[in-house]
Amino acid sequence: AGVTWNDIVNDAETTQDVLGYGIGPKAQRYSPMTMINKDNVERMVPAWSFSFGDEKQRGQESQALVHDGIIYVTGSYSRLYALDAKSGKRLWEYSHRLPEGIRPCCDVVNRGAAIFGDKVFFGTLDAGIVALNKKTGKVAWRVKFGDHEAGYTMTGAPTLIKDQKTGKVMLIHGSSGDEFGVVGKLYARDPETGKEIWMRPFVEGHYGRLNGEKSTPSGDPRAPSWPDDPNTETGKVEAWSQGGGAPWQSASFDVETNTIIVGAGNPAPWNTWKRTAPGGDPADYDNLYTSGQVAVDPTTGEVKWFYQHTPNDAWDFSGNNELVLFEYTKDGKNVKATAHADRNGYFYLVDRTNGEFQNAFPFVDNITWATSIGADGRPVEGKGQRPPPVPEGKTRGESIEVSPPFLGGKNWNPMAYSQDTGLFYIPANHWKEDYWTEEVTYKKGAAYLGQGFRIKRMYDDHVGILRAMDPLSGEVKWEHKEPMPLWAGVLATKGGLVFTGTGDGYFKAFDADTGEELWRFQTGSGIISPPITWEMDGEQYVGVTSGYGGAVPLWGGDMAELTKPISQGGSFWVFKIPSW
Ligand code: PQQ
Repeated sequence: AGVTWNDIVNDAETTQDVLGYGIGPKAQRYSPMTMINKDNVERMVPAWSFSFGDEKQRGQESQALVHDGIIYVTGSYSRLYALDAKSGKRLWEYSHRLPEGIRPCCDVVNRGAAIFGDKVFFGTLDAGIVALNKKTGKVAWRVKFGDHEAGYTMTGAPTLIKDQKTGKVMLIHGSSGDEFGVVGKLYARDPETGKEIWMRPFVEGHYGRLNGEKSTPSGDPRAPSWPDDPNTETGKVEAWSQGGGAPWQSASFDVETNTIIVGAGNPAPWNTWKRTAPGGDPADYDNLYTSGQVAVDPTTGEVKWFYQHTPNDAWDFSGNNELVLFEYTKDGKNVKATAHADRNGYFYLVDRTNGEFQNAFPFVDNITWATSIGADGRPVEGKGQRPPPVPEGKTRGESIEVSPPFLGGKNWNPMAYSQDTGLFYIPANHWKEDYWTEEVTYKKGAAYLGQGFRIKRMYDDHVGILRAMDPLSGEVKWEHKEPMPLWAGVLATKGGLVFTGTGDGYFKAFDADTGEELWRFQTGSGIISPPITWEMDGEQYVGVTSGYGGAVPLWGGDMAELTKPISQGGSFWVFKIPSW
């Protein structure tokens, strides 16, 4: 049978399938299943595992989907596998032919597919989207949305939404490429044909498209949040033309208010002084719509509201991390919120009906770039934490120490929200960096950073830290330390369990109330993907992709050294409680 919008919107409640990244449009990563629980999880064993095969390994970040007894899991280098969920047998495989000159910043990863009707969809590293027949793996359509040689690429999972006004189901996706100076864009497509419905750029003053025609500018067409430069053709500084803001992770969707909510990437280049008028104050140039969360109207592709976590982001914090939609009551007030654990180290609550800041707490220790988030939602910056400009006649600026480093208090790997405990389970890291400015000029296809860095250890005994946090008080209820950086997503279940994976290859289950480790299994390579669970023939299954890579081994400095001994891999593991 085909997948309907009804199936997708109910994904979090239905146990037989997993139909989208985030497990439901609210992205809570919570399952109501209880068959595997605190009392029996210690008996869990592998049911099967599947190797992606060939010489292509590196980072495996895919969250798998399950529909009609078939698992759809993506692999590194733009591959997708359809597997029999019972036996692990390969039904078909699609391996995208990648051109020379692709430029993913942070490994050849893919975070997963989307499914609707008779098709599965996923993004490719050459800045394309492919739709495949879900039964046969035959290509239904293929579109290319960006110039891969300029740095456009796609690593995130696309998502489906239904415009509550027109009744149209749309495929929503972004792009990556901020490190090469692209203008980040969000797209809506007809899932049947791949045809673009609208496109929205996330740099203020750039124009969107609607039904093939130029539509409106994002914000003010004069883009006052970016400096002017009378000596350029655009009248703006070079950075404005290459401004970043790429929504490279997946959008959430609020059905009630008919709103797409997605994180926007860092401004390009990283060097704050290239995005500030000469002699000016960065506080006067927020560089909209970067490093924040954006609400987009599905009918028109217009920006409804924007909340910026890191104005004029000097630290590559980006704003991309997942937006979890949940509701809470405080002081008698019901708030429909987004919850967001930013790379900048703060956990944010924002009113998702209007983008108004509610509260923010640190979720990692020793944040230096800011001392707090003010009542107005703007950070109070730490003194001397913006790396100073390159002095005249020098090639780099003075080095400063910053925490968190650019890889973040938490990166893309998504947290989970348990409806039972009311806690968020945040896969975080404790580390810091040396950080300095460098000169930079835009050149197509070359790194566009203007910063140098070295990531370093913060504590002797751990880097990764899984924290269970109360979203209203900011209190950490429990924490669990790991020797390696945590780069896997988290899953919470009504069985009172929290699942996640570790860099040194363990898939683990924790008691959601106490943090006690109840079960572990060694998968043979590091885990950097979000787990899933589903029900089949009256039994509960848990699945996770294994295969080490991603940004840490490439950019992690001292932490890259730490992860060197980890074997590469590429496989999908499935677990259950044995019937004996
Ligand atoms: N990807 C990872 C990863 O998969 O481990 C980590 C990061 C990315 C980052 O820390 C990034 O800053 C980042 N930035 C962009 C971007 O701004 O375009 C893209 C990506 C990506 O597509 O993987 C990452």
